[in-house]
Amino acid sequence: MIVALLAAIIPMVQAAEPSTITVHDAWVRATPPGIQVGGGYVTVTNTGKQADRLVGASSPLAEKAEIHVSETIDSMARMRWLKDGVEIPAGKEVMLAPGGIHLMFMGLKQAIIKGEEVPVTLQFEQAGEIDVLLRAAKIGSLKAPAEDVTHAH
Ligand SMILES: [Cu+2]
Repeated sequence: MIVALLAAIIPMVQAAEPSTITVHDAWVRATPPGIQVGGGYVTVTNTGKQADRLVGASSPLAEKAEIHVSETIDSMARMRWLKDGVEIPAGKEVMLAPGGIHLMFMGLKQAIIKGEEVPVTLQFEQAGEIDVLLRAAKIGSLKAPAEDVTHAH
């Protein structure tokens, strides 16, 4: 009797804790025809007590996606692959944005059109995979597209 009761309780105790990682302000830049790379941006919030790490991304629209950082060295703008990803410290928010850390989509299979939503799977060291939709802003945009008024609350 007691054993049966314990057996019923233990799996509940061991159940995975809900993820403390949330992703918002997820967007991409629309791409000109014929260009096969594009930048994507998300803001990641970690409400947990342990750091996590964004380590990768993928999308059915691109052959691959990497996490890059833009930097200027000797007044030359360039991008560097962050192969270990980016840390999301406990209790902090990390914003990927133009000119800084970004998702780089390579081998785009089609142009990204303004207003479209691009499905992306983000991979976190602790939280695992999180699926997000990146809304496409205009080509070269420096910020997320304005909220669609038809979706306003
Ligand atoms: Cu890049």
